[in-house]
Amino acid sequence: MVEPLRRSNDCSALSARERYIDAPTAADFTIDQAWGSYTSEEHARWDRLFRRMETILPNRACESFLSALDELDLSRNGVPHMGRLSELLSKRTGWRVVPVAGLVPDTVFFDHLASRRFPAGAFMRSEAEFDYLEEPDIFHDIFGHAPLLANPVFADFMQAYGEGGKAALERGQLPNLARLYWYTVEFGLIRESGAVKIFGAGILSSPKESVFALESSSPNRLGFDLERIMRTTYKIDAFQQTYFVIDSFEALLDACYGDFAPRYERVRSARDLSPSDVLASDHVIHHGDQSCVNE
Ligand code: HBI
Ligand code: FE
Repeated sequence: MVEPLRRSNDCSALSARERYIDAPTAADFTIDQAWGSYTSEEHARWDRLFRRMETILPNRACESFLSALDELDLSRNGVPHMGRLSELLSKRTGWRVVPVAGLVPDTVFFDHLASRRFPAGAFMRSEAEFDYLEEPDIFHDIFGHAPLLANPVFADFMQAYGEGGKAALERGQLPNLARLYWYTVEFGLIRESGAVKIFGAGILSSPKESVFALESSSPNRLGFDLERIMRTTYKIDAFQQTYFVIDSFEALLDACYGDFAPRYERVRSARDLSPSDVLASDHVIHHGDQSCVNE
């Protein structure tokens, strides 16, 4: 998710995205969610997206995610109101969700995270994009990302990522750090009472990938390894060929504690790995047969 915001080529009179693109933007790129301007079709589309995931995620999503859906009132009908959601979230972990028109510049993104604000796309995907869209819309950002921000340890990890992001930008190491975000916050798996569960928002907002990530023989499932992940490239438009499994949110936060400078040095001098590589040093949970590689 590093591409610049593009105008949509949707030809309908004024797409949901365009309503926001032309809205006044503050210096921190936040906008007015203008909750009253979601159409009844958009509210109904949220409900259908929600119900589709609700049939798939019990027993697949991690416990923190599932319990937060109710605690944050996300299982209510209709597009969530970010201000109201922020009230519930801030009582638990001090996090808020703030509306933006789409992708924001990296520095702005990291400043928000470091201040415990998650910038969430305010627009609802179109019907044509029901199954897949590249830009993060409100369903991906709120349904996928907001629930885990109620987990105190994950909440600290996200803030630390924001702080680390600013440092990585200065050192020209953002591509390496972005891989950490990709393979955890977006596509991470977690071990929970003996089973492997989902915590990555990119998986949790996709019904097909939620099944694929856990049950397909195709992808590798490897134990989390920070520097190994920072060397691993990724594709944004296909199911992942490798998922990394953390032991707990505490273990993730611990592994990312401390100075990244020596890690960047080692990663810089090592070669990049492709999304399907398996190394002798990997902790292999499942060695994928890569039978479902889609280009
Ligand atoms: N902006 N709204 C939004 N959402 C993101 O996930 C996002 C972004 N800007 C930059 C960005 N992600 C990535 O470049 C970083 O994770 C590296
Ligand atoms: Fe995301």
